[in-house]
Amino acid sequence: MSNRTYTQDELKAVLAGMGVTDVVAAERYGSGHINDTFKVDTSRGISFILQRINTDIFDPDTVMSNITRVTEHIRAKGGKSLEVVAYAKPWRLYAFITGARTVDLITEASQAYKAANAFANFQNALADLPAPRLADIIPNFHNTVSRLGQLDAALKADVKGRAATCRAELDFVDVRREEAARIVNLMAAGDIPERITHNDTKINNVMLDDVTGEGTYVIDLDTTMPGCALYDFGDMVRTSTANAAEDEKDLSKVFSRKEYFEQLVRGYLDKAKFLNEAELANLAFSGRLITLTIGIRFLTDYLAGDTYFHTAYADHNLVRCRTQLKMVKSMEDQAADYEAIVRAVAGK
Ligand code: ADP
Ligand code: GN1
Ligand code: MG
Repeated sequence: MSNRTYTQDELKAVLAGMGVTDVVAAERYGSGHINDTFKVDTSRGISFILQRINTDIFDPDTVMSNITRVTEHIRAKGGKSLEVVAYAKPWRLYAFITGARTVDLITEASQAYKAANAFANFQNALADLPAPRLADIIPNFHNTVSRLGQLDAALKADVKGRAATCRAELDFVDVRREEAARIVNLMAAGDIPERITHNDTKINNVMLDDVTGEGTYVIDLDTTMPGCALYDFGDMVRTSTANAAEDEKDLSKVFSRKEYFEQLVRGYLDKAKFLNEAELANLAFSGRLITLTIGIRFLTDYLAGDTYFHTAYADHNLVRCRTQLKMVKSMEDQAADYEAIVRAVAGK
């Protein structure tokens, strides 16, 4: 789906409804695939992030209820978290975080360490969130088996007649169906516990301090809900070890960087002391699995006619799918090294 455009008048009306009447500019911001995000500058000199929550995907009230509980809990412990300034369904206003920024691609292995530290701290901070259980924002969000079911349904319907253009990608997925169930099965067996997780730990969802490079704020909390710690780590591997953009067309540039993986493991394990044996044993695998899962989701959306992710051109989702599958292959080729890194860092 391409981004909907909003006029300045429309945005100003939304902001006025939230009590912000001194708007100087409201411009599209960031590169998220789901919500409509704007940076708002005011004549007071302070800025905000205005977002229209994607109502095709989320129930805004449920999302905001989880976010309120999560951010208040983190702040009560002295941590930093997003500050909701106003909410007028489906729009919300956040305080603009200054002195830090997000990047879509990291260029130094030390950034992987710092990002992983921040996401591990986030999981740590939420481990003792009081009952009740957070709402399941999107059920089975990272369940690779149900994602395969959605791919099969989209392929069967083939509403845009695109199936013939992605046979190689479909074949790549098909030969990996069996391993796709591994973590789902370990969770069902009780070997891997449910934890409160972020579920969208891509690198541009953590703000890196302009001066120190530390991961300061974990943002994009829409999918924070009960989940599996491994999926958070896996999505860090997908996005922090990637040598190229998620939509790079030149696949020779797309691979997973081993030294970044090592720093990611160090940054995560230095803080995530709660992991059990089964989680540790599947840490390296989780990178391959979540990358395959996101590849499956891009392919499904391509077949379904681009209804879920924001896209900028006709085969954008197919291009994204190809980078994901290339990343999976790269991680598979380095699997022995990646497993050895985890064992060495974990002291096994
Ligand atoms: P999406 O769900 O569409 O990915 P995000 O919440 O991640 O939306 O926001 C998109 C981008 O906007 C982020 O990657 C980040 O660069 C920027 N952003 C979001 N919230 C803030 C904030 N409170 N302060 C500064 N920048 C922000
Ligand atoms: C979406 O919102 P954003 O752009 O941070 C998606 C993630 C995918 C990611 C792929 C709610 O994340 O699950 O991993 O795109 N978010 C949702 O880049 O589906
Ligand atoms: Mg985001």
